[in-house]
Amino acid sequence: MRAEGLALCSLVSLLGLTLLESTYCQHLPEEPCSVQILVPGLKGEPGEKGVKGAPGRPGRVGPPGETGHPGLKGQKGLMGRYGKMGPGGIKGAKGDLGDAGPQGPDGDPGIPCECTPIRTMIGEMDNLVTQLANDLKFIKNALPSPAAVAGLKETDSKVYLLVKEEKRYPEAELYCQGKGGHLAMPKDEVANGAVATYITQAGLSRVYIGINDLDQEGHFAYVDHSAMTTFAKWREGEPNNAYEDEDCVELVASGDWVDVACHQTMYFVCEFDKDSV
Ligand SMILES: [Ca+2]
Ligand SMILES: [Ca+2]
Repeated sequence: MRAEGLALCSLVSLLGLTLLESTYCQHLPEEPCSVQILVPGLKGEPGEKGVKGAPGRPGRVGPPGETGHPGLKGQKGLMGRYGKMGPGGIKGAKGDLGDAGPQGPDGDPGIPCECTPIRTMIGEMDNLVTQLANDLKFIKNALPSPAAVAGLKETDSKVYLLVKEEKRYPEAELYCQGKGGHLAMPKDEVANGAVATYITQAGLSRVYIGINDLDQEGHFAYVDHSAMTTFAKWREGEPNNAYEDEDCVELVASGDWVDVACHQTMYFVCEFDKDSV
């Protein structure tokens, strides 16, 4: 303890801390402090160069560098493999008819025939041709245009013509008269069914037929003014003369009859006697 106390005392003196010196050193009663003046010696010779130190720690990661210039374009690659076969194309339009080929050689001579039966056949065919020509004449006369008419339908005694032109009842009847007939007057189930089938096949729901009570309210008659037969096909609840304005008759797809106003316009069916066509 004493040695340490003396050393400290000297150090305090060296630093010139006189106040501290007096107070501190008073605690060392057995070795009174003596003030000594210490003078530094001359600067020594430079020491030898030290050994090279260990490598330092790696530095921090630097900031990203600037984007470099684009590289040169590479060389063209080899051609790829062929792709899979595509789907078949759409069938092309039919080509034009080719030119007629050269005439063939003459055939072998025929065998002599019994000509009488053949002449008979030819005569029958002539008759058929005449009949067909007459039918065609009627059809051409009856059809104003292919678009306006759906076609014809027939029973044993009548030919029916559906006219796909919307007309009021009076004009419809005049149209039929102009062709040599009347609005259809179905007088039995067969005739009525034929007309119903006719309009159903044409995709229609209603047509005028030749029945009305224009002459006397509530007393229906045919359009040619002949009296009604016993056959009738009124739909349930009809005729009802609705609004007191229904004097004409339409036939609906089911074959039933409905009294309607004559000023309505709709398609209609004409009928022609087969004898007159
Ligand atoms: Ca009526
Ligand atoms: Ca009615």
